[in-house]
Amino acid sequence: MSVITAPPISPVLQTMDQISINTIRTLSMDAVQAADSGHPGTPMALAPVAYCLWQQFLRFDPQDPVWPNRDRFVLSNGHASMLLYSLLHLTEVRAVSKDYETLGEVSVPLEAIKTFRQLDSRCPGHPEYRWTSGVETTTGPLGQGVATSVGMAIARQWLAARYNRPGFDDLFDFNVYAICGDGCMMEGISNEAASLAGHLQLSNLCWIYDNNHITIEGNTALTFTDDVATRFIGYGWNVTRVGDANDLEMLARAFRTFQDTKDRPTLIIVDSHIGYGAPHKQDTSAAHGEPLGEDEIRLAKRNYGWPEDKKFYVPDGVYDHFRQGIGKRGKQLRDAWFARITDYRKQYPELAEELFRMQHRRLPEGWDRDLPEFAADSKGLATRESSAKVLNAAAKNIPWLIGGAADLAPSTKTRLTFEGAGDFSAENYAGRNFHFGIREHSMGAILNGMSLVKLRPFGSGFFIFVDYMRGSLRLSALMELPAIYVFTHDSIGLGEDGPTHQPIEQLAHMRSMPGLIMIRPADANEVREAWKVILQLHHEPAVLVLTRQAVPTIDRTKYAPAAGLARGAYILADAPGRDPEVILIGTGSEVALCLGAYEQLTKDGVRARVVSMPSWELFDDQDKNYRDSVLPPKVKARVSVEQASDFGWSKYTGSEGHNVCIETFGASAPIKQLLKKFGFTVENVVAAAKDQIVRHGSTK
Ligand SMILES: Cc1ncc(C[n+]2csc(CCOP(=O)(O)OP(=O)(O)O)c2C)c(N)n1
Ligand SMILES: [Mg+2]
Repeated sequence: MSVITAPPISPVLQTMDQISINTIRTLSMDAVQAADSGHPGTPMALAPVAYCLWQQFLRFDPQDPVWPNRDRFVLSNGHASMLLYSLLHLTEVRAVSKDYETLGEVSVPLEAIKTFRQLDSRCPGHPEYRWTSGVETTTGPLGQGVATSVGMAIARQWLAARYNRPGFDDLFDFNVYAICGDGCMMEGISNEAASLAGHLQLSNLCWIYDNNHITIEGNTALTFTDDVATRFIGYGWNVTRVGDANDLEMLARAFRTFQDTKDRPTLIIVDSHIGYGAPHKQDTSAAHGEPLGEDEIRLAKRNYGWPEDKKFYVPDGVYDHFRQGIGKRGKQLRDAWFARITDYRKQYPELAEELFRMQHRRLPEGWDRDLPEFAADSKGLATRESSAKVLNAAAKNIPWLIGGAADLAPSTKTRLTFEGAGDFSAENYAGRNFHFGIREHSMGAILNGMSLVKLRPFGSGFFIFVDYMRGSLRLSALMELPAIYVFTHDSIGLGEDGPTHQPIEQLAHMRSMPGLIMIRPADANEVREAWKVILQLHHEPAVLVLTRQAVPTIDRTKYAPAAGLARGAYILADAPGRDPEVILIGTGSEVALCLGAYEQLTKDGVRARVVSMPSWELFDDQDKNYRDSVLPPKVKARVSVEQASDFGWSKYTGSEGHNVCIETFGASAPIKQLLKKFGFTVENVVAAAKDQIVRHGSTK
């Protein structure tokens, strides 16, 4: 065990800077100790870094933590949450309501810090967006925070390009700061995101790397010997170093270097000592993720020149010190901004109205005008094709609906093709088509970052590669962000690319994720309805699952209207009069197959019903009466048809129902051969339906 290397701090003559820094440290140590769990070492080490940034540089008004042009601060090493909570507490950040109204009370009272990690505390284990005002994004899964910060920085560039005008060239000029550790640096997602940030020359982005050489298993000599500085220089970043995390002067100089750098993002590598000041734990992994222990805390406090027995102690003058620093500066900037937005509204009423709506997650008037209707067509078109038409029509009406693909736009058909849409690049931050590159995981996090700044972003790729971005998608759902994920090539229907590209378990994956709305439309008109639902979501990410191959456009004069999609499942075709003998439930491309089977069954004198079920989540949200009207409990003969794992389907078909599904990874072959091999034929569905009727008895 290493012995203390930190010089003891004189108990007298402490500056307010030092006292404030030590308040952050001791609050963090005490909270972790009281919770008997948590991560004390990193807040102790980084307290001066965060203090310097917040007190001297951050343009953030604690009284109004949702002011649109505030600087964003992201704690990507979310396990160091007490660092953030201490700052939120000491700067007296106000709570904000769901309707973005600033409330009188503080977001993190001392009581919340005392109940760190306890049920319902505003200080949960890791920072949670939407739960604790002032937390800009949920962090904990390492690497996500920094990648999300890239999305925030992109969003600011886009906002500036669209809304800044002569005389208002600083309407949007906020900076994005993210602190990260060795873990974030090791994760692939941060590398993807840094690569894109460098390429896009995001000069408003600053990452601060806590180079403490410690992770959970010990010294980074075990695992991590990258030359991080060289790596980031290679990405096109400006890289600077601060050799001692306690050196406020050097820190300030580094932040100024960032602010003066206008052509690239900045990485500040800060050498720090985890558990700084704790005599037996400093510089060891023991300081990472467990309480220091009462004795060690006392010794650390002694080192800080702190009253050893005081807990959760905020010395006189500390709150006021923050009020005079970040508080005063932030309020002035915020008030000046709102004064200017009043002038802006006079000169640019339409742009101001756009901003207002966007910031409140409202759509423009007439956002759904001109959405295409599709005529019945037995040949039809791929749902990715119909989606392209609907998306383009909607995006024309919603200027801040922007996005792109992970190098697959020609396949996912998500390109905005109308005049003026443009491409987002370092040369054109106003572009609406984004090229995320082959970086799915960071694309998800970037969508989150853009969405946190209140843009309406979409990202797209092959459905199979949702596996590459699940970590980010999960955070979209956890944060209740209405990010839009468009996934195409949704089944074995994609054909020859074979098992590496054929989603099997991905639908079940998505359905098991709380808070997410997935829609797999059956035809072009369901696609239109799907986009209508998605664009009206406020707090849920949406996953739109589309085909590569053509599907018929269903004749809606013969079958039910596509508007039924909004309820998640609806009766598309039915036997007139009485209850059906058997219910066929299909999603996406398999709905047409169900209709084919229905026609055959009807010919054979069987009373069948077809339910199109594009979204389990939307359907489960309906009242019981509606659900029972679509799937009457007494009709037990049920067949689900979906080119995927049957995992979860018994919820609708019952354990005695039949699931036409796929239990392997698919195969490489032309689609016709695949459909036959895996049993997606009219004959097979008809046979399954008849078998069900025999098994359960006819209700005729
Ligand atoms: C994606 C992910 N993998 C693993 C973890 C578990 N974990 C939490 S902290 C940590 C070590 C992080 O080391 P570092 O970033 O250097 O943080 P420090 O100990 O220096 O604060 C790990 C592995 C996690 N939170 N996220
Ligand atoms: Mg570390």
